[in-house]
Amino acid sequence: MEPMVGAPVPWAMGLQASGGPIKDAIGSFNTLVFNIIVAITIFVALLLAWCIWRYNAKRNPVPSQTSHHTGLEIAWTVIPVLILVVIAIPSFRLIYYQDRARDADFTINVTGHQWYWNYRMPDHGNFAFDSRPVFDEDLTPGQFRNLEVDEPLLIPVGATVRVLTQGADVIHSFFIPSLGVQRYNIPGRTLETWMRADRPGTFYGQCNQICGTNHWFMPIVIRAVPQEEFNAWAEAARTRFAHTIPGTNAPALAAPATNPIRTAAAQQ
Ligand SMILES: [Cu+2]
Repeated sequence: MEPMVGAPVPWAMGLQASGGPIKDAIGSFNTLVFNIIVAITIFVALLLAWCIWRYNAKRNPVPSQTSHHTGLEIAWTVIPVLILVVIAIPSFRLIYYQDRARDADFTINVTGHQWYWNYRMPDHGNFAFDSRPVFDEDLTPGQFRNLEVDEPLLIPVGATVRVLTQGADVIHSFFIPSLGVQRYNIPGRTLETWMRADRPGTFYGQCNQICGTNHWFMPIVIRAVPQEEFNAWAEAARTRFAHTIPGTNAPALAAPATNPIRTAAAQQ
């Protein structure tokens, strides 16, 4: 299967293409609500046009004094309630579907920092690494401006991944539109969600909380790859991101931040 690219495209309409089951569910809910909106808009527009045409002063010189119509009042109460029920049921179903993975294959801890992401893989040797943006001058042809990172997160295609988010300093948000993932990263709190990519590809996202002046420094790149490629990456990453606590032989869990972030001011 051709790897997909989950990223915004110029002049796109509607939602980004779906790379997994959550986005599929979001897509069908979006279609349902959109169709209801279109129907209501057409109905109200026709009603308005008819009233303008039929009840203008010329055609209707003596206005009706009727102020109550029981049947009509029941109808315009009950019908909107029914419409809301039709929207609410799939909406709640979707919220619970996104809420947590029932049978996750493994867990990823995602921590939002001002301004970069830290990923920890507790089920693959507990290695952790930082993921930082690629600056304009370092982009290679074909890369997306403001969306590329130095260390993408890899997941296996088809794996159900539990995502636990936390914030290191302020509230961030882990958001990948094409996988239908969004969870706040709140300091002092762990929130859960999950994701699954049903097809190989690269899925782009960004922190979508306005978390500070360098908010754009938090792009997200998730690559869904075949299981063997993921295993090889995790194997290599355990060594690559390992470091030793100075003065001891004890391995630390996470490598310290090695490339301090350049400020937006320095970029200008
Ligand atoms: Cu942020």
